[in-house]
Amino acid sequence: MMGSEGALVAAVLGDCVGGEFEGAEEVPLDSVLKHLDSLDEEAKGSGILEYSDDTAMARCVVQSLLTRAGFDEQDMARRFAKEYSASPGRGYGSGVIQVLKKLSSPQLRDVYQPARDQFNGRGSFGNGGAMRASPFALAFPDLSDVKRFARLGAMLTHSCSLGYNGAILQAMAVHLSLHGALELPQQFISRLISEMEEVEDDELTRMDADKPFCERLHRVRDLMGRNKVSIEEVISELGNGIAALHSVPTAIFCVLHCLQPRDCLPVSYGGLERTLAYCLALGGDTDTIACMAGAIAGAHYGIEGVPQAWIRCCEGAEDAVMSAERLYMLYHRP
Ligand code: 8NA
Ligand code: MG
Ligand code: MG
Repeated sequence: MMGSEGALVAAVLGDCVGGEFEGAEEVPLDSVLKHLDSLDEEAKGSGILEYSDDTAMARCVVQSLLTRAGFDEQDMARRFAKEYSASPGRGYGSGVIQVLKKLSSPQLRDVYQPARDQFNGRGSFGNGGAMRASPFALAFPDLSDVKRFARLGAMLTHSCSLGYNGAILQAMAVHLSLHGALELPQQFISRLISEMEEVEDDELTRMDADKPFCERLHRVRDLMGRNKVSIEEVISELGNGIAALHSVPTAIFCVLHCLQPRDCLPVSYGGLERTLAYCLALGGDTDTIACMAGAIAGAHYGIEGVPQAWIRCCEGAEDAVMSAERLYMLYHRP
């Protein structure tokens, strides 16, 4: 259970603390450390950093899985639509807003259709499916279920294979991390590559490009093997953008890179703090990259690796502890 709590809570923290730098082209490490230091000040009070679309949609996924005791696309779609209409100002991507509006129509018969109509029928390749994929790994023990439902859950808004395959990759990374796979980082990345070989081996994906996620994961493995890696190299090799292809492998790299202490980061930081700080320093889609890396790292370090002061500062972090407990029971249902 420590792993599920860690995953769900650290995802919220990544979203909340990452929001400060979302869209910034360059983020000096000093600014990141100052921002994170400020969370430790007692005076800050509770929940001052608001969560964005990443957490808003993940909460819908969690509530739907819990209420329906499994995956129900109608229910999940309804929750996405309802959440958007209740709080439209959470920083949603400009495309996905169209889908969320259509999903709220009572006349809608096929909940997957609005997503298919996006971008002249190509569907969205944004990271919006991946950013909310972690709960699938916390609800289903079998990897085949994790993959199947992460895909279907993402397809409610992201019908392009580059969008939903990013969600599968993110959910698989959380699944493996929950099972202790980050103890052996080389095996972890090799396993992800072999799983994605299979995932990307279907017709639809081949029309987009030649196993694009596998190619990126090979780059992650190359960067892992290097002694020194600059922020600029990470950005140019892996990306820091809003496309799933340019952010999910990046998040995975951040987790792997921060398993050991790093010269540029305070020695007082534990692994989870290093991971989130490193994501923020990349700039770009910082909230989403930190949210995804937070889920993978949180599954590994557990809730005890999460600073209490950070939990107090982030909206929805306390809720995530309780939801994780309930997901844990669903995961272990007879
Ligand atoms: P989305 O589905 O609207 O996709 C995001 C954007 O990606 C779209 O608005 C398009 O510009 C572009 N895009 C996606 N698919 C295609 C395509 N097939 N052809 C051409 N362009 C395409 O939203 P999402 O749910 O995937 O969200 C992705 C990210 O955007 C999230 O991180 C979310 O937080 C949001 N966001 C990001 C920033 C930022 O600066 N990084 C700012 C505000 C919101
Ligand atoms: Mg966001
Ligand atoms: Mg974002």
